[in-house]
Amino acid sequence: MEQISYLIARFLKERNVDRVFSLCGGHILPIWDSLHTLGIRIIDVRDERAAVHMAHAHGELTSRLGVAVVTAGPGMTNAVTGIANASVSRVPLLIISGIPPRPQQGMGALQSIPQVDIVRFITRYARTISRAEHVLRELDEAVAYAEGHCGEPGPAFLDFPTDVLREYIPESLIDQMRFRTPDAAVIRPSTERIRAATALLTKSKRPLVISGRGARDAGESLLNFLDVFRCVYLDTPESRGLINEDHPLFMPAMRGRAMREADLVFTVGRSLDFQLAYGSRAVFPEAHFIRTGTTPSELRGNRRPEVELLGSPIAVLDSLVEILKDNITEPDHKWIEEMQVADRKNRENLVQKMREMPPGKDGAMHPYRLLGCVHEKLPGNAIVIADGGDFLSFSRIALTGTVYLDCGPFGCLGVGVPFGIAASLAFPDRSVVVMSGDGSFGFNAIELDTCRRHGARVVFIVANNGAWNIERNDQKLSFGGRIIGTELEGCDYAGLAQSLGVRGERIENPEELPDALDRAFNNTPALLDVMVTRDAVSPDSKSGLPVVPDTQALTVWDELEMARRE
Ligand SMILES: Cc1ncc(C[n+]2csc(CCOP(=O)(O)OP(=O)(O)O)c2C)c(N)n1
Ligand SMILES: [Mg+2]
Repeated sequence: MEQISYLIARFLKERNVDRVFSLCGGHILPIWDSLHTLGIRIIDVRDERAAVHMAHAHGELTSRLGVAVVTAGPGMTNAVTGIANASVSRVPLLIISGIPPRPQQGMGALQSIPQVDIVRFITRYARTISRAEHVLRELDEAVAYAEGHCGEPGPAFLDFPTDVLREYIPESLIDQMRFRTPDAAVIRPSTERIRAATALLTKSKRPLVISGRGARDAGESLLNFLDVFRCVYLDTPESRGLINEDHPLFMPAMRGRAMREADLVFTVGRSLDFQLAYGSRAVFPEAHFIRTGTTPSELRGNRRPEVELLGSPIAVLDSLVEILKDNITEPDHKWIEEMQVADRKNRENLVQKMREMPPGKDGAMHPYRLLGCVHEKLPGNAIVIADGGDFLSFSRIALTGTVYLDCGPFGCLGVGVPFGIAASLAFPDRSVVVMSGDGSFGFNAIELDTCRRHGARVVFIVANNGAWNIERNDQKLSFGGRIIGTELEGCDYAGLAQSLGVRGERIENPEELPDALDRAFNNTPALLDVMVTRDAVSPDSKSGLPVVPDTQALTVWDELEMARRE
């Protein structure tokens, strides 16, 4: 006989899960006890939202299944933002929760709420498991849905009445097959489609390749592809770090022009969401499309391509390399070379700008000064997490080429602290730096306690402009300068860190930064509360993102879109 709580823990163990992120509660404590018995680490946090964010970052960075265990009722509702964020970012997660025992259901039990209904639209699978003999099957199937076996990956949610967790099941009803990790499915593209794609690729004079999350495990194949096929390559935040920032074809500073001028766009595991202007003909006026991936959003979402290549990015890229390596005609390099020169120039200008940027009218340093120092100090294998409004925008531009996570397409402020903690716990020997706006830092600031208790070695950098500044700027520009509820003055984040047992320093002068960064990296966990100016207008702010234009995410694209419609 085996207790159900133990069976759940054993399933996780067999599936290579070595840690769960959780916050205690009577409804799930039987699971906790079994996890402990089996040696699965419980990272106990201070808010369930942080637990889900941590499971998310852990999964993204390790390619293992991220698991969060949250208690019934408010534990589960606290987790909703984290689940929604993972859903939008298409991150496989397993969320396990408890619900009141069956005999009390529908009677007004403690912590009772229709949990499965609440998460239905933000999960790939959501069920209540009320019978012991279904537990193992449900776990196996939920994980398959989460991992996106032939569908969109994302969070799966299971909850268990606490009395079920306490039940026993006979060995004869335990299906051993359910413990086995299935082989990763490889979908091979058809030869005919590969030929159609190569025909378009070799004809193109201005080819642009863009990667997304579906390409995350295809770094080597992508590199081989770029060896045989000269093009302009762009990553997107969800595939940041796949190709080294020194690669000659990686041109992050040419995004706008590349989209405008490309005659062929090849997307690899990437949906055409707002960051890629929904693939609009107004924004990509010249381009044919080839799209590859394994999900409808990657293959067809928003724009049917000329060539649709259903297949796993590794298999597709390898097949293309096979043909291209023997058939490549000498392409027109002129555009690519022009783009390379302009990209290098833009990047050098940015480095220069980061060194010299003068302070704002308020006398405080520009965020680029801070980012310039961080850029110089950061080891090559560092993991960078960015969170914030303006500061996220500056960080995303300034710290290219690193392993990187941020608020994602859900724009989910507050991920920084929990993402950083999970990253450091997954990779204790690597530097992890969280670049956070002061407003964003506040959401999960209490998790500094979790950071210290679990020995995560994070450096937190808070860009303190005393404001929700990207919104404050919007009020200045669009609402007659009326500043309402967007200022956050007088917070001492270094003091807050110290009160939670994390080393904290306030920095006002950019000259102090290099030494302060050394001290922080040598005495982790540590927080630098860096006073920055509100006068800095970030790239996102300039592009109109905070204004929320009608048809596109950015004002220039919105104007092009409107012009096309007229
Ligand atoms: C959870 C959540 N609440 C509100 C917003 C809207 N929002 C986007 S950016 C921003 C300001 C962020 O301020 P801060 O982190 O201090 O960064 P700054 O712009 O000042 O650099 C806000 C409130 C959001 N995206 N997510
Ligand atoms: Mg701020």
